[in-house]
Amino acid sequence: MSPAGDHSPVSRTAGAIVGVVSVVALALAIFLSNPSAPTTQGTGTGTGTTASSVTPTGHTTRVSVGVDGMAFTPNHIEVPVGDRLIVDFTNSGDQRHDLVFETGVSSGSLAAGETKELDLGVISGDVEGWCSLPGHREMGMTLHVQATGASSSSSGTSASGSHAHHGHDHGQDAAAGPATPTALTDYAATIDARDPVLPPATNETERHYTFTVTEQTVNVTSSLTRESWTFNGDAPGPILRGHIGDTFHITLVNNGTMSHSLDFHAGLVAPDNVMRSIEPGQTLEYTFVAKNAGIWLYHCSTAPMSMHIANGMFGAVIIDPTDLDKVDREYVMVASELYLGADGQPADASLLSALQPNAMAFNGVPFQYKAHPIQIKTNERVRVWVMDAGPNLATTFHVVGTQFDTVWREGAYVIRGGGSGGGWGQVLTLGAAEGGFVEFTPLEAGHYAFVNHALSLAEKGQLGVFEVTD
Ligand SMILES: [Cu+2]
Repeated sequence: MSPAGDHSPVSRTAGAIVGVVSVVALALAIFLSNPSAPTTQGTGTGTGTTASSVTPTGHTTRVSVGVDGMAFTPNHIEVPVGDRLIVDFTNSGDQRHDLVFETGVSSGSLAAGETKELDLGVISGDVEGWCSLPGHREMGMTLHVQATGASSSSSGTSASGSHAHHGHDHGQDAAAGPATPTALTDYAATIDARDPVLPPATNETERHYTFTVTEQTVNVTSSLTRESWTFNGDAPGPILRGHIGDTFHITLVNNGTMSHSLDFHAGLVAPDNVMRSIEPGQTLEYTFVAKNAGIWLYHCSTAPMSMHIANGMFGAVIIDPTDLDKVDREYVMVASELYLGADGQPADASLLSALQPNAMAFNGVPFQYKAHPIQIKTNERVRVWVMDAGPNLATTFHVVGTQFDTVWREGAYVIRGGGSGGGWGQVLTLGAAEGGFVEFTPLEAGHYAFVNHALSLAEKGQLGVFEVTD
C-alpha cells in the first residue's frame, strides 16, 4: 500500500522462506541422524514402549501363552527391563480369539488351534494385553506384562499410563445420549414394523430350516447405528412353530467373522456337540424332537452369551399345547434389551455387565408398535405369546385397559377362563428365558398400550399400542 515501504514486505517474505527452509533442514538433519526415532507409536512394530532411557540387554524372553475358557494362560508375564519379549500365542480355546497389546501389536483374529508369534520389542515398562473380540476383555481375557527391575524413572516413560483405559468410555449415559425415547420412536416410524402376527403351525412333522449368521450395522435412530449379529438377518431370528412330536432339522451356517453357535431350549439333547461354536464358513446340523409344549428360547451360546444375545442372536420356537382355545388373533412379542455403545459398535460390555440397558424392545425395535399400532376389533379374542429373551432382565407384560382371563406361563395355565372365585390377572411375569401367553378381549374401541410394567424399561422402548376399533 505505502509506496515508501515498497521492497520491505518482499524482504520479510524472503526471510520467512529462509526460516522455513532452515527448520525443515534442521528436522531432516535430526531425522537422518536418528532414523529410528519414534514418530508414531503402537503401529505394530513392537517398538512403541521402547523408551530411549532403557538400555537393551541383548537378551530375548520368550513366553508361550494359551487360552483356557475366557482367560489367557498365563495371564501374567514378568520380563526383565531391557529384554526383548516374544510371545508365542496359541488360541487353545474353543472359539476365535485375538491377543492385542496397548502398543498396537496384535495377533489378528485366530481360529481355535491357530498360533501367532508376537514381537513386543524391547520392554521398558509394563504392557497390557487383552482379547479385543466384543465382551472378551470384560470376561477376563487380559494379559499383564510386568517389567521387572525397572527404575522408578523408566516406568514413567512406558505406556503403562493407560492402565485405566478399560472401555467405560464408549457407553452412552442410560438417561441421555442420542437414543432418547423420542429419537427411537421417530426412527421406528420411518421403518416398517416387524409383523407381530403369529401364523398357525403348519402340518408337516419333519421341519427343515437354515439359520445363517451374519454381522452387520443397523440403525437404532436416524443418527445412531449399532453392530447387530443375527440369525437370517433379523433380531429376533425366525419364530418357528410346530406340534409336540415334530422333528426340527436346523442347519446353522456361520457367515460372520467370529465363532457362533445355537442352543434350542425346545430340544432335549446333550449340549456337547450340537451347541458347540463353529468357525466362520462352517456349518452345523442341529436336530431335535419337540417333546413338550412351550414357547422356547433359542440363542447363540458362544461366550460371552450375554454379548451374543444382546447383539441380536435370539428367537423362539413355539410348540403348541394340545389344549389351546380358539382365538381371533394371535401375536408374538419377544422382549429384549439393548446396551447401546458408540456409533457402529456392538453392545457396550460395561453396561451389559452392569445390567443397565439404555434401550428396550419388543421384536427387536424399541417403540415400533407405538409408531405402528396393531389393529384389533372390539370383542375379538386375542392371544399374545411373550418370550423374554433377556439377556438379563424380567418382563412383566401388561395391556393397559384389559385384564387377562387366561394366563399360561412356562408349561401351565396360571388362570384359564378366569381363576377360582372370580380372579383374573393383570401381568404375565417372565424372568430371562421364560415364556408364556395371555388371552384377553377388548370390549371398547380405543388405544390399549402394552408394556413391560417394569416401567423404566417400558420408557426405554418396551411399549406398543393395540388400536381397537368397532
Ligand atoms: Cu454368536
